[in-house]
Amino acid sequence: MQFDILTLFPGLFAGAFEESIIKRARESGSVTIALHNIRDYAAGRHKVTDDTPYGGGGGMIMKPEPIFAATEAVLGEQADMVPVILLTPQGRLFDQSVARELARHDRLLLICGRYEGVDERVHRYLATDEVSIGDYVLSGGEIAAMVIVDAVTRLLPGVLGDPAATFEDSHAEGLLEYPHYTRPPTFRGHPVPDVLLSGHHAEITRWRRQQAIQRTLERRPDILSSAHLTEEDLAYLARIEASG
Ligand code: 6GU
Repeated sequence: MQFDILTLFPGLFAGAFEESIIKRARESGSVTIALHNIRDYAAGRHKVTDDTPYGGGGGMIMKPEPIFAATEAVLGEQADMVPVILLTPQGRLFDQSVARELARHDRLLLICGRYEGVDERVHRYLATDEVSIGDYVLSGGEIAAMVIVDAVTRLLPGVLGDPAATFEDSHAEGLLEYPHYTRPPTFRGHPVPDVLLSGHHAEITRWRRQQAIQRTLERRPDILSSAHLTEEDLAYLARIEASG
């Protein structure tokens, strides 16, 4: 997977792609990340990338020319084959299913908008997709780009050591994760649940599943209806809902 990120603030990305999973994914060649400063594609001595809005009102709007120029220069003849994703609070909501969808592409171009706005011609005639990472306001799309690169990279073949880990990750199958424990068996008087120390693998699997269902019911009832639940899961859910 190749990510090309267009931004006015490439310095914001320092560090985020240089540790842990993404660092290893880059080193192994599973992922390539190229940062492109939109300012480098702005015309004139002053390299202006924004301007005041037509019609008045506050804030500065990102000009279309540098963003079109950067996209065309970066993509070259691949221009028609690569999704051009504008990061904006107005986009469709990013979630695990969008991450899976994006992970199917060989290359993605991400345009980091600034919060005040991007000229509508970029939305309409350059972007092929618009994505938001949630219903809150960020100063720009950069942090959203980091979120998307991280979530998508984890899904690429060979990036995670243990393929079961991705499968069991929160949301991968529509439920929150069950609780995890490691040593010591008692910490400040708080013991690890007996079942986890029992060595009964079938019971451990059942307990974890039930914990995941219970937790999802308590914390995210909104996602429970789209989770993949077995007959046994549904029976358990009915029991806990009945016992209140
Ligand atoms: Cl993609 N951009 C901005 N500026 N704010 C956001 C966002 C994106 N997603 C959530 N909030």
